[in-house]
Amino acid sequence: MGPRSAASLPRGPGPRRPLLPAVLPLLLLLLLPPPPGSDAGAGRPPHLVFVLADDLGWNDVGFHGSEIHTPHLDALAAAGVLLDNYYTQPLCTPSRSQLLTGRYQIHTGLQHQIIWPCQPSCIPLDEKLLPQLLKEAGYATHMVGKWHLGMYRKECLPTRRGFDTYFGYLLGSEDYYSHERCTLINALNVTRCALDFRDDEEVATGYKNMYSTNVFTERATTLITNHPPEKPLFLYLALQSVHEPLQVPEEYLKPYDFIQDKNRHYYAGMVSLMDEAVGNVTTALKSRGLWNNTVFIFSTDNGGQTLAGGNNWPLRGRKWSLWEGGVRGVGFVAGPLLKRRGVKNRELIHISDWLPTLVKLAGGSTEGTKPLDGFDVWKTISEGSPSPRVELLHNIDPNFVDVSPYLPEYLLLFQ
Ligand SMILES: *[C@@H]1O[C@H](CO)[C@@H](O)[C@H](O)[C@H]1NC(C)=O
Ligand SMILES: *[C@@H]1O[C@H](CO)[C@@H](O)[C@H](O)[C@H]1NC(C)=O
Ligand SMILES: *[C@@H]1O[C@H](CO)[C@@H](O)[C@H](O)[C@H]1NC(C)=O
Ligand SMILES: [Ca+2]
Repeated sequence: MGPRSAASLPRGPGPRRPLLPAVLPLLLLLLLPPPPGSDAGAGRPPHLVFVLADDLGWNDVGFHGSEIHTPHLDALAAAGVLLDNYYTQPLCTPSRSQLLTGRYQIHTGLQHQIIWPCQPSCIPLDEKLLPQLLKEAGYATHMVGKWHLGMYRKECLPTRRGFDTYFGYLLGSEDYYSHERCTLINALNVTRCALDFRDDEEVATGYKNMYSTNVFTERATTLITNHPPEKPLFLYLALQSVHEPLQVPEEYLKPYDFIQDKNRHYYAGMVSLMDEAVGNVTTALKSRGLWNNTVFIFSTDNGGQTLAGGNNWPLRGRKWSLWEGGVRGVGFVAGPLLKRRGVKNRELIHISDWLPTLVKLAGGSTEGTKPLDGFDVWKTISEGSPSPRVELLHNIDPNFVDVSPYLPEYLLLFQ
């Protein structure tokens, strides 16, 4: 855990100061009440846009010194608050469940690995999720991308758990182009493949051979473009990038031809495409006039899988492990609502903290949830005040085995 301090990052060029006479009419204008339908009114609940990357490692972003270029992420992080002492869980389902419940997975029965394709499990139906709370606070709630929080009955689906709309896949991984997931059915001793792609609750055909990150980005920007600015927006964009399988359109590989390791080569291209996706989303927010009232969060769900191109250097370990490389997450917050920008925040923050933080920002209430493990860390992020969190619990699981797989052929097991 780092010391409680915040170091300044280099700032971009500041706003130009016009001469005072030019400013005067503007000042007078600001004294008038904001016209209805504009975002200028202070106190209007902010738009909340949460982009979750999958398996993105510590050493896989430009702002951590990676050889992979991430200009959009770097610029957002440099102009926002870089989270330097930020923790996730070491795996998809646990991290995602804590993001949406604000509760440790020991309370939800999700402490044993992930939800596997044929497993009849989901976040318990009596948990109240972040999108439900934001909906109660008046938000439009949209989810695009990977769910991985259970789908064995309809009641488990995102559209039944607080999202107005959903577009994405319900399991943990699949082919980026066919959107099919193959899995061994033990009882039958056969491998079956099936399409896992949904538009709300309907099976979404017609996206074959379209790379998922492009499809998801397009859906996200369409939602933004069609969003009425006066209504607060919650958009949860859970990208497939950069989880294995290692697939990316050819053109993204070119800039990384210098990378000898084949996995890393592909992975680097995937990260670049994801970076472009984030650029498209922020551009859409700006074009729609939403950005100036948006809190934008970027986070990984766990550390990089070093067996599939990821790199967590200088942190030890990988996805699945409780070493720092498995749980210390890439993350930042951006947007003009932050009081201090261009800083690195070294306060302890955990993925379970987003629920109370975002619900508070939304002017909503966390009443109706079960007891929360997360803390409201907005003042910590925005103003640099000490984190209310002094410790965190990753898991209590008597069945836990630190598999830390070494053999590539095990990789198929670890999806
Ligand atoms: C935010 O952007 C909108 C649209 O461009 C504009 O009307 C509004 O004045 C801006 N609000 C603030 C606080 O800058
Ligand atoms: C499962 O099928 C494979 C061939 O597809 C066979 O080699 C193997 O012995 C079978 N396993 C069992 C437990 O039946
Ligand atoms: C970003 O937008 C451009 C222009 O519409 C598009 O060509 C590109 O494919 C988009 N990138 C991603 C990753 O979706
Ligand atoms: Ca993951």
